[in-house]
Amino acid sequence: MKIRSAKVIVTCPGRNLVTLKIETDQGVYGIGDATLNGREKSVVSYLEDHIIPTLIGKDPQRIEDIWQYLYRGAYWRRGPIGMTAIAAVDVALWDIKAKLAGMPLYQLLGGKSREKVMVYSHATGLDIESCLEEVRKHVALGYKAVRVQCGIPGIPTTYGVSKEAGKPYEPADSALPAEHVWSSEKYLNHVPELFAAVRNEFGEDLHILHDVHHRLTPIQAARLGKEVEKFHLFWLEDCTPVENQSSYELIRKHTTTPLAIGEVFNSLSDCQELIQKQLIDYIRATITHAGGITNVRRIADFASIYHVKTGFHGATDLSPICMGAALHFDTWVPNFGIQEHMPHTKETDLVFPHAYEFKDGFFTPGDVPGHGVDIDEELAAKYPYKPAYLPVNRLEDGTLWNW
Ligand code: CS2
Ligand code: MG
Repeated sequence: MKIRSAKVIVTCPGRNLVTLKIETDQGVYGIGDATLNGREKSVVSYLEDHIIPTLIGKDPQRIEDIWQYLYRGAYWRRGPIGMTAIAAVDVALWDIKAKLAGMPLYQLLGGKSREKVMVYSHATGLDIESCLEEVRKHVALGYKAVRVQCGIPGIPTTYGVSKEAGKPYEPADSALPAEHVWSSEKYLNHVPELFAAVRNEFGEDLHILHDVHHRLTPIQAARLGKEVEKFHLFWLEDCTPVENQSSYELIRKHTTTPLAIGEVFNSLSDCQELIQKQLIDYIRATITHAGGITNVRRIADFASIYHVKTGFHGATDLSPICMGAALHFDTWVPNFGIQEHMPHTKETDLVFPHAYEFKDGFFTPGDVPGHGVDIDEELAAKYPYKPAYLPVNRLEDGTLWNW
């Protein structure tokens, strides 16, 4: 069996999504997500110029060997662009293998470890009251876990919060990066009130999550974690940037609030120290940005030794293919924690017909052979690429800030 052809499909049925389609000489094909928000075209080039020519003629069943060939053979290891491209190949090949086996992907991985996958949704509001209104809507839809984010008095817009009340929040929505103002002090003084209000209205049963988007220093993160312990967050996410992994030792010393990190990671090396020293509770590295199922499986297995659970990134800048593959993985992985879910636009769901289903706060991946997500290429062609970037943050004095 041989790979006959491979192509990249870029579509924007809501946001830019990049898909790799690999076709075999026996008619079976597989698809993988290659979307890297704001750097989509770099991955397109990496695939078209450097990977696809090397794939033609290879046996698509040799997933591990192809992974090693692309990872080690490139000489330049790791990094988001290369690892996203490798992930797209890897997921497409797992899709092919599962289709050949006539099995849903979770069966190939080792079968079900659970019946259904708990997800968390996003509730955002310009202030606490409008965020509570959004939490009510999500609870009514059956979600058992909700990430809460709200605007901060004195800071007009902040990343992670939708611009208009009732509108879904989109991580990248301007043709050039928007500039946001950030004040850690104002945020630290305000955000505990949000958690208090959510606990007060919804009691202890609702899982509350929160994303800091890398905007605090370690000592500020330690303060926040300590102050909000009584609200029993499911997790506090990305409280600092983490190029220096041992900075989490300081945060950990001060708080029992569970910590999650990893949506920007693409390899085990990016989180090895965090995991090994038990400085985090959840690892958020996801299939599309961390080298595919083959690599994320290595990260999850390593994490399981240190009591770290998975909590994969699942924002709308990951395509339904990523969601489908993640749900199969989540169904299997023994140390599953939770899965992020942001609903895609209706147009996106039509471009990517899928077998996964939501019911009462949980997803199931479906039982069709493969990862259960397809692409309607004709429809995809109706939504051409549109530049869209994440915002940058500046402190009130104009300093460009971390995140
Ligand atoms: C966020 C994302 O889902 C999350 O937790 O941090 O919105 C993230 O900022 C984007 O996916 C980045 O592209
Ligand atoms: Mg995040």
